[in-house]
Amino acid sequence: MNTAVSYPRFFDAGPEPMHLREEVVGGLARRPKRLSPKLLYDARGSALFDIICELPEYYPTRTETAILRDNARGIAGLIGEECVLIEPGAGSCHKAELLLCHLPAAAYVPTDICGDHVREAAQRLATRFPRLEVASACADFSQFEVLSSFVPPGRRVVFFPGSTIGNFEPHEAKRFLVNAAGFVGPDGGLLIGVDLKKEPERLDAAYNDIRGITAEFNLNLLTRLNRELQGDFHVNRFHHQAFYDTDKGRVEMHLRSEAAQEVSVAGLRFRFLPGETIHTENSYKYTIQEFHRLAANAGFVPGGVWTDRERLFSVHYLTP
Ligand code: AVI
Repeated sequence: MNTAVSYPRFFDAGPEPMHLREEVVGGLARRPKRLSPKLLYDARGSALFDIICELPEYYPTRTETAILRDNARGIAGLIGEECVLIEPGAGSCHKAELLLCHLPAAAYVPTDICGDHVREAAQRLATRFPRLEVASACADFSQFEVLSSFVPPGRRVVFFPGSTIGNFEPHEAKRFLVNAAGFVGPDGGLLIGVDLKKEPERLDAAYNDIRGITAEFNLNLLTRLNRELQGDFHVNRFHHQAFYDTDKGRVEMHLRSEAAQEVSVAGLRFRFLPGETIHTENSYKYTIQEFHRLAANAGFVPGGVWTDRERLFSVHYLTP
C-alpha cells in the first residue's frame, strides 16, 4: 500500500456540483437575474483574472502590491510575534510572498475556490520558503469553520488582500468580518486590502479595459455554464457591461442580452428580454472612515492603515 503523503498538504473542501446547479437555477429565476461573482472563477476565469491584474487600467493590484512592498517591514512589525498566516481566496499567492520575506510566519495556509490554481502556487511557495509549513485547500473564502479543521496550531492572522471584501454586499462583508474575528481569536489579526472611493471615470476604465479581458472574464461565466450545466448560451449574443454607481458606491458588472432569446441550462429554460441583464458582480468601494465603521461594527479595532500617494487603495491591519 502506498501511504506517501504529498507535500505541501492539500485539502479539497470545494462545493459539490449540486450547489452550482442550485445556485445557478435560483439566480436565473430571480428578477433581475443574478449570479454569484464566485462563479466567475473556474480555471479559465482565474487565469483571466490574473491577466486583469496586470492591465494598465486595473490599478488595484499594482497599487496594493506597491503598498505591501513599501511597508512590508512596518506591517510585519505591527503583526508582531510568530503567526500562522491564512489567506482565503489566495489565487496565485503573489502578495503573500512579499510579506513572507519579512513576517515571522511559522505556517502559511492559502485557500481558493479554484483548487488546482492554489495548489500549484502553494508548491511554489513551499519551494521558495523551505522552513515554512505550507498547506493549501480548495475552499470557499467564507468557510472559516472548514478552515479551522486543518489550519496548523498557532496565533492566527488572516490575510485578505485584493479588495475581495468589496465583492460582498455590506451585510455579507460584516458577516465575513465577524466570522474572521471569531476565527483569529483575541490574539490574532486581519490584514485586509480595501479599494477606495474615487472619480467614476477611473473606475469605469478599470472595469472596461481596452483589450476586452474583463469582458472575456465576465462572458466566460456563460461558457462555464454551458460546460458544467449543459447550457446552450450563445455567448456572442451577450455583452459585458460595467459601470460605477456613485449613489451605491459600487461598480456593477452585468451580462446583457442583446436580443430576446431563450436559453436552456441545467435542464430548465430561461427567457431573456432584449437588454435584460444577468447581474454578475458588485465591487463596493469604501472611504477609510466607512471601512473603519464597518470593521468596528464587526468587533475589530483599527491597528494601522497604509495607502498610496494618490489614495487609490488602502491596506488595514485590524485586531479583535
Ligand atoms: C476580485 N475582485 C476584487 C475584483 C474586483 O475588482 O472587484 C474582481 C474583478 N472584476 C472585474 N475586474 C476585476
